[in-house]
Amino acid sequence: MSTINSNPLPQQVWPAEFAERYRAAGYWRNETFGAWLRERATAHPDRIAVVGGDQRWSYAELDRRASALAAGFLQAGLQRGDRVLVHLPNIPDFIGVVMGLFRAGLIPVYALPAHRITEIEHFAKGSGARAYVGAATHAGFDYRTLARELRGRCPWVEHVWISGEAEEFAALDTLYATDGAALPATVSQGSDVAFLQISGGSTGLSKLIPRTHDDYIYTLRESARICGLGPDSVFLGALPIAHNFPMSSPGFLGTLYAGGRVVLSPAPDPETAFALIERESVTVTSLVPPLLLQWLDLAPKARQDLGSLRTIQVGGAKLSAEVARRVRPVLGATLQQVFGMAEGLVNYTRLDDPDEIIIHTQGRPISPADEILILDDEGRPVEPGQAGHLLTRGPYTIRAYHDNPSANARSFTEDGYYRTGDVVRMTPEGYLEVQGRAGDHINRAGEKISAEEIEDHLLSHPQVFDAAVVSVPDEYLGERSCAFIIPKDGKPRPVELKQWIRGRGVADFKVPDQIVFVERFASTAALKISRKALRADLRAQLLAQQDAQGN
Ligand code: AMP
Ligand code: DBH
Repeated sequence: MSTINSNPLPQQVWPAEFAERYRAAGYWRNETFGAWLRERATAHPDRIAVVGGDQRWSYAELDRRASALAAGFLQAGLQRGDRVLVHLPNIPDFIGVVMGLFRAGLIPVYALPAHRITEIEHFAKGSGARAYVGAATHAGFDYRTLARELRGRCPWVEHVWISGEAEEFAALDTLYATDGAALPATVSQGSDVAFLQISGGSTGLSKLIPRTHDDYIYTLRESARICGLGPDSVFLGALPIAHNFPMSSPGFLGTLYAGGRVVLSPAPDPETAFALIERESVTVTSLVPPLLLQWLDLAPKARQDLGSLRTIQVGGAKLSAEVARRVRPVLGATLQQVFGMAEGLVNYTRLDDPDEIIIHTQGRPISPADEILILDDEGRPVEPGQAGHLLTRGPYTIRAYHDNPSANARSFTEDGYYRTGDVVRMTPEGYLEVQGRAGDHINRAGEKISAEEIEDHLLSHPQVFDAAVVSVPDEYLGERSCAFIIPKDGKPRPVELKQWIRGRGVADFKVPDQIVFVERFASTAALKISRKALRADLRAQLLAQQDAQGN
């Protein structure tokens, strides 16, 4: 159809000697999503797998639904290896759809519910997706409107399925009526790409991350073990489950892998979540630090019984030791810090670690085969205990992004290490402490925002001469975004600029929290100053100003 659709089949390849080593060690077992779901459904068909809204699906029901959807997608004309945009909130259909896609050998591309047309178009182009699966509405947004716009902009997205009232589109519910009983449990190999996850986008727009069945299932198996998950575990998906953290560390997939139960919360706020914790006897959940603060705040006043909670995982952004200390006394559960990335490497504090480690570190890697380098600015290993740039490779860290040679050249070394962009130090016990980021992105409550991407949106405004976006420490969000603007042709009002960014069709979390107008960027006097140095300079000025006002 369109040239975009000839976009290459996603691949993820490790050099042969590494792949052999990972197989020999038993990390990669040629397991696939379709096969293990069938195994679980055969071993314990009646056990409840997924709870959300008014639905409760047993393992047998989930398996049947996956087959029905798989058959329906294929009958509609999709073919093995085709990419499908999945744009769903925390509802059982999310899990039904991805399991259905896995079974058919179709490749989900995960978008966040907060993403809007600009991001979705970018994913549709980057992946060559032939289909879009969205919700009707969620949190006041109509995804059918987005689907219409997407069809107009990206005609190679031939199919749209909608969960709920589908209007002119095909309804997901009718697909569930397809007879999929004859389909095999899997058509994939362990080394096939199972899905495309998205990066937080530290420079420019998000990149697509191809993950294989072998590598991802290894992290599920080990994450479930490290987090003590089993048949009695009840995981609450409070964060959007399209995020890699609640998806896989161990998240909803790790929980299902371990034969446990997944409860989906439509929203992450403590009022909604606490009611579900009590009703479903939730044992474990994953949160970002600002959300943990809300939970800690409400818990002492809450009427609900939270006594079933055993583990609270916190990750996505740095957790302060002060807050970490309050978890056990207030929530009565063990804190587990999680430092991970959709590209691979995940670190956990272990449940039986001493409090010192649980409170002060972001954990240690999942695998003995995770290779960690901590390098200075010149690329030399730092002295033990010193901070430096974290690079990593291993049995579940990618070697390349999808179809993106320039990002690959920047993000990977010649010998295959991924440059995480994080600055860390390692404790004598081998645990990592995250010190910050080397790059120019904002970690706003765990959502990563690229400064460059937002600057580009601002620069499209007729009254913006130049723009620089920086992160500012924020008591509640961890970091918030501040846009420095040099106006032209009169000064736009901050609300207009925010409206402008929203109007560009991007996720709301990317709208700058703060806007500061300046006449010029002082340091541009140095002529060839880099954007990076400029942002650092502006940020320092702002912090100095805040300090002066604070004192
Ligand atoms: P992404 O590439 O979007 O998957 O985001 C991963 C990034 O989130 C990491 O490289 C870190 O910068 C940040 N991150 C994740 N977990 C933590 C944590 N526990 N503490 C500090 N930063 C974190
Ligand atoms: O922030 C992340 O991307 C993240 C955090 C914790 C992640 O991908 C993960 C665990 O797997």
